[in-house]
Amino acid sequence: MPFQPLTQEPEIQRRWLESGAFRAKRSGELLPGSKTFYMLVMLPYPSGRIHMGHVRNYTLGDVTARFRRMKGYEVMHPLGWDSFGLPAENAAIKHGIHPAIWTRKNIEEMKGQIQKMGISYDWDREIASFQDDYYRWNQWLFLKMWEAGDVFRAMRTVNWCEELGTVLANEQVVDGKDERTGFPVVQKPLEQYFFKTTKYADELLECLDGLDWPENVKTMQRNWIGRSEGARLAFDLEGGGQVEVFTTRLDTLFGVTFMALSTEHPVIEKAAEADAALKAFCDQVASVSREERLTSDVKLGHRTALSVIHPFTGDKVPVFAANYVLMDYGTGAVMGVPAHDERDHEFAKKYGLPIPQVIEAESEWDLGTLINSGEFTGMASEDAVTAMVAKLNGRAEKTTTYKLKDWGLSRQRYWGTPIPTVHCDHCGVVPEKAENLPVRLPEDVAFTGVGPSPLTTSRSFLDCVCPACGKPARRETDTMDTFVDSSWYWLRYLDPKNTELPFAKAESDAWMPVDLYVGGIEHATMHLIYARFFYKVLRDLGLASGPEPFQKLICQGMVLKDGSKMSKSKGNIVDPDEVISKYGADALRLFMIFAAPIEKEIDWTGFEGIEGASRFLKRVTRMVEDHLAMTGGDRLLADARDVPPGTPHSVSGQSPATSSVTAEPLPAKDQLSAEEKALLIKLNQTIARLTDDLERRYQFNTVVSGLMELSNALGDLPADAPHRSAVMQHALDAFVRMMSPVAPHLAEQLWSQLGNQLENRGLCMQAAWPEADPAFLEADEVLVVVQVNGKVRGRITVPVQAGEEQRRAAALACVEAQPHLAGKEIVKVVLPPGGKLVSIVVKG
Ligand code: ANZ
Ligand code: ZN
Repeated sequence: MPFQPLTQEPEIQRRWLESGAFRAKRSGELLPGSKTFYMLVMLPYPSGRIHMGHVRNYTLGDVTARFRRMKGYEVMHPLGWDSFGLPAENAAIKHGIHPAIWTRKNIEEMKGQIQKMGISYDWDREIASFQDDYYRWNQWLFLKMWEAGDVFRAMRTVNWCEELGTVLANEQVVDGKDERTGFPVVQKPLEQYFFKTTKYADELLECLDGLDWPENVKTMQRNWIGRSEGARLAFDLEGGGQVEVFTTRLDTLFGVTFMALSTEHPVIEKAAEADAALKAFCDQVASVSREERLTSDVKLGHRTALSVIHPFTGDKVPVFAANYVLMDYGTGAVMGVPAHDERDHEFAKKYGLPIPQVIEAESEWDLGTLINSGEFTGMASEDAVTAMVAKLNGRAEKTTTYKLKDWGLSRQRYWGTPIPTVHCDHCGVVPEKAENLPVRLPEDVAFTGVGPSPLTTSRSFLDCVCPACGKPARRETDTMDTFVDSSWYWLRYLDPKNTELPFAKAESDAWMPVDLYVGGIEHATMHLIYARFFYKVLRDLGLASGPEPFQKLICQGMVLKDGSKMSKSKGNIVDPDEVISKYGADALRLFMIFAAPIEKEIDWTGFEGIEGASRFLKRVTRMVEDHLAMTGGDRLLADARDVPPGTPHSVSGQSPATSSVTAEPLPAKDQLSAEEKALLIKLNQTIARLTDDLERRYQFNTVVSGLMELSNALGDLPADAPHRSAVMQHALDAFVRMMSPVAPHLAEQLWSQLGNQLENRGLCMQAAWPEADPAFLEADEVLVVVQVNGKVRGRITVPVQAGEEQRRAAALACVEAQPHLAGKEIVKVVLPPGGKLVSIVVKG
């Protein structure tokens, strides 16, 4: 019966679901010593429909989950919905429906699409962050962190978008505008809640070394954390007071010709009160976002009336306000050394400041030797730093500075987790009591799209009682950054129905750390830093064990069309549903796995790739059917739908080596023909290779090419091979199992067709992954062609290790070649490299 993906795939999916084959065990059900594998994919945002990026990500995860199950692992493979955030709120404004309705509808639609892909998720563990049985635990964790001192409130300048009425992350601001809407963004001070991410800066950096992550992601995280070893040094201001700088090159102190301060530096703010031109300059700089200032090449400065005194020379050094100095890094003040710092150099040239050289370096790698530096001249840079710190006698000290910022989690929006605090006139800001959680989002709100968050107008939400004094109070209206939702979701999967705790430690101890996390490279910093931070906090709260949540990370490349990212705005989307409804899920899965190595981009060049995948699946089907027809197995064929779900391999007790189903047993090795032996060697080599690809190398595309090569070898077995039926049955049985992670529907179908003689054979997805037979891993003999005067006259087999002499002798003794050698003079015997040919030249 030909495989009809459109009718049979849903049928097979139903069988999987009914058999509970996707279900992950709870900690108490795990047998002692059982191997676990936690396969995690980045949870989707329910934007409407799934896209090819999801398909790629989730197929990669599914291949691994299915492979590990077949390898005998207990597998955790869940999915949920990252369902708070701006798009739902914007859609609510646009269509006049509540964000919850929009979100629910999208989840339903996308879940249906994902199920059509045949992804083996344990849906009993599904979570959605917009539901109060999830977000109440965000609130609970917030309170725990508040107690532990990991949350604080502070005034910070934020990117403020008046139209959206919200604070934006630096990444959302491009050219002083909101990246999505183009609304203007200004800088504004606001009281915010912060998580103390900087508390873990060192650990976040150090633990990177032990992670099996892509090097580029680790580098991005190292840069994001941005640890700098340097020194702080206080300069005296002329006329009183001090300015402290942070420098990584204290050794260049004699090269200082100016001082550059952030426009937000208190010394500048004070000076600007009496200096209108300076004030105007500061306002101009403040209108540009931090992100833009960082990337801008234009150095702008304004000379103030102030000077500082050089601590060694006593020279007066002019003080500038400058756009390239950031208030939130180091001390917000820089000692300008134009000869040895690029930015300072540019600045000094522009403002006509001297550029004296104070370091001489022999090469790029040489830190340098001091020149023109008074008593320090001639010292090596490193020694000079130590000597200067000593000489500066308390005015300077070595310190470490980080780029990593504390995580501002306040958002002035509706569609997020309400921050569980209240404002009391008597007690100040007070945390809500844990027993009053969840603080639910109110329903009596309108979405107008203008003005402040709807939370600030909901009386039912605002009015509350102070948890400390019991007097009437006002509820906090900030909601949490949605990155909070995704910073611990993988732990809730482990215990999604727990009503006492976010998750039980027994569950996290049983499954953590995640063995493989697959997702997009765009999450290399924020999400993956916040997630690591949260895990460390949870560990310190005693809720989880171990230092790191994700042992191995793979970032899959994007799916492009015509060289650019598929996106709604570009109108170049290929809808996965369209592909599935034409070719079936297996063809799409196979294409996604085969098209490129996992970390590379896939260029969608039309349907050719899918057609190719579909042809391959058809060829495999035909091969199995031809085999069954030749062995008479086809007459016994039962409809796949009638095969009972059966028992999993762990219960049936079949060992991988004996689980193949053959009518006749596989003959002993020395009974097999050379071609049969060659096929079995190819089979076992493929098993070994694919196992290594999936288990150790995480190379997926080569799994498909391996299957393709093996299918060619299967096709090459002569029809009259003496033990054809047994050998084919054995090889196809293993082939189908190896195909199962990638093309699970067809594999399931062919598996029941091949095994219809057996009762209770069970599902292919629960069968054991084949194991390579060492006896067939290496060819012990090679087939050598014997030519006489350039014509093929016979074939011989010789031991692999046979030397030239032995090959020559065997060729000359070749029975089929004898008629062409008899009575002739052997002129020479040539053995070309490769050892597959012996060429005999005769005369007479
Ligand atoms: C003098 C100097 C001489 C510097 C030299 C560098 C080279 P990283 O490595 O990124 O930590 N700096 C300090 N605070 C700053 C701020 N708030 N905004 C902009 N720049 C700031 O860079 C540290 C260096 O960046 C510091 O060392 C300081 O310039 C500058 F040949 O001091 B340096
Ligand atoms: Zn109170």
